[in-house]
Amino acid sequence: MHESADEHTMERILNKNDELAEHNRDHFREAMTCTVNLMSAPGAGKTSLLEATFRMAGRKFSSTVIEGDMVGELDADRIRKTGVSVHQISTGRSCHLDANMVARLLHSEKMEKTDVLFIENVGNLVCPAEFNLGEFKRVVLLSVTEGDDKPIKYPVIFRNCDLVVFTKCDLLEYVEFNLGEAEKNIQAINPDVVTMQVSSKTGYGMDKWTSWIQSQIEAYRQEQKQTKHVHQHSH
Ligand SMILES: Nc1nc2c(ncn2[C@@H]2O[C@H](COP(=O)(O)OP(=O)(O)OP(=O)(O)O)[C@@H](O)[C@H]2O)c(=O)[nH]1
Ligand SMILES: [Mg+2]
Repeated sequence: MHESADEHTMERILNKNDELAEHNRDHFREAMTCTVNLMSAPGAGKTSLLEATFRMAGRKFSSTVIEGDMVGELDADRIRKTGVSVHQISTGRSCHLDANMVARLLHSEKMEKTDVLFIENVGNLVCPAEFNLGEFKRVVLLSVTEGDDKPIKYPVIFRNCDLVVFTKCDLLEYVEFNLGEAEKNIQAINPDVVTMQVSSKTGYGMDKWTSWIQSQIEAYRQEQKQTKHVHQHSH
């Protein structure tokens, strides 16, 4: 009885969240900004991947970052040092970003018009999975120090994503992480997902990652053009 009441509350919250996510999507569409939601367990290397991206892909595309953290601006400060503009969302007691927090930010701060907007979610492999933010693509980072069984134990986040990035691959020789096994576990849950390996520390795989971002920027533009076309013809 108690459980089903909780389920209803959760469903209502998620429905409301989805409505607001659609509203955010309109904002992103207006700015023509391809938006990428980065999710992972704490410390899997989200901020490091962004730092490396801005260091290495400086001129390939322009970026803005939304940093989601429970408290403090440590990650935002790290991003600021790269010269990329960053907007902070402090979630307080919440262990994930939700569409309402992003909507409030979009209404209160002027966002730069850039090719891509990265949203670094709060480090958590469970809660962010259920909260759509209005993003174009969802990326999950799985560091090789976490174990290749994590997709089996935390399936929701791996099911609802477009790309899985294996991070800290410079450490592969020191840890018991079987890439083939991890791939297999992910494919079983999400057969269409793309995977890639990177090391923000050595730069390994960064070209593949930045190419993926560039292809998403292009795909987003194409999609918007087509949507506009359909829209015009339906009037
Ligand atoms: N060896 C190695 N260490 C890395 C790599 N990427 C990140 N790290 C280290 O992992 C730790 C966590 O990295 P962050 O980039 O802060 O991870 P995060 O996912 O942003 O962490 P939260 O925002 O707290 O969830 C830091 O000590 C990084 O130096 C990598 O490619 N190789
Ligand atoms: Mg971080």
